[in-house]
This record gives sequence, C-alpha cells and structure tokens, in this order.
Amino acid sequence: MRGRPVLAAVAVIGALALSGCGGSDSDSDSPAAGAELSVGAAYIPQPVSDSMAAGFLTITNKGDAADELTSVTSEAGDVTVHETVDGTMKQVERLEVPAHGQLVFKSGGNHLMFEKLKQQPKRGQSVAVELHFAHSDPVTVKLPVKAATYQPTTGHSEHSGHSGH
Ligand SMILES: [Cu+2]
Repeated sequence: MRGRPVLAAVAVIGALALSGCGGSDSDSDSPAAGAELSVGAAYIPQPVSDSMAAGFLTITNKGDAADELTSVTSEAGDVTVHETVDGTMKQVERLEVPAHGQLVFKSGGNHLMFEKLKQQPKRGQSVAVELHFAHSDPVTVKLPVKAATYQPTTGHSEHSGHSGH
C-alpha cells in the first residue's frame, strides 16, 4: 500500500515540469527568472511613408538570467520585429536579451517595423508600444518621433557580438 502514493506524486511532479516548458503562460505566479529589464534610447525616425515606419530602442538586462522579446504590439498599427542580416531584413519571432547585456535596435540592425499605421507619425509626437517577453512582464514604451537623421548618443557602437558592416 505504501508504494502507490509515492508513484502518483512522482507522476504529478513530472507533469508539472513538462508543462513548465510551454512558456506561453505569461501570467503565472512564478517569479521572473532573474531578468531585470529596462528600456532606453527609444525613438522613431520621422518616416517618409504615411503607413510604415521603423522604430529603435535598447533593452538592458541587469539581471542574472536571459529573457526573450517575443512580440511587440501597438495601437498605432501592426508591429513586427526585424533583424538585418547582410543588408537584408527579415522578420524574427523572438530575440534574446542576454543576462547582464543588451538587446539593441539600431539603424542598419534590429528594428521594429511599423506597418498599416493609422496615421503618419510626426515629429513631436510619440508612438506607444508594448514589449512582450518570455519571462518578464510586458513593458510599455513611448517612442518619440525624431528627425529622419536623428542618431541616439548612447554608446550604441559598443554593442557586443555584432561587429562589421
Ligand atoms: Cu524591417
């Protein structure tokens, strides 16, 4: 009689461990996996198109665990995440925010792609987006619309793992 409850408990634990791998449940009570995210250097260069724009920002992770940007949403229009490889941009499903590191969106590299904008973003306005992560809570960021030639002055040139253009 003693063996059976133990076996049942093992089975339950196994099921919990398996379901923990799904990762789609953004509202679970488990603590964030150690990622500590903040967002800076956010902007949108004044777009020439009235329905499309690119957006840039830097996500800094001061925590001990990596996280992943899984999607970006905005009431202003459709947003997708693009990376640029050999001068060609392509949509990506997710991008890693490394532990004690940064995920940098910058001209010529990763960018947010706005499409089907309801109205053309103008200088002085800002566009709010919501960043969704695999582990951390969503973060809402306002991207101010800057001049088309605007360059942030936040040491972007030193981002790691992506040298040479
Ligand atoms: Cu793009």
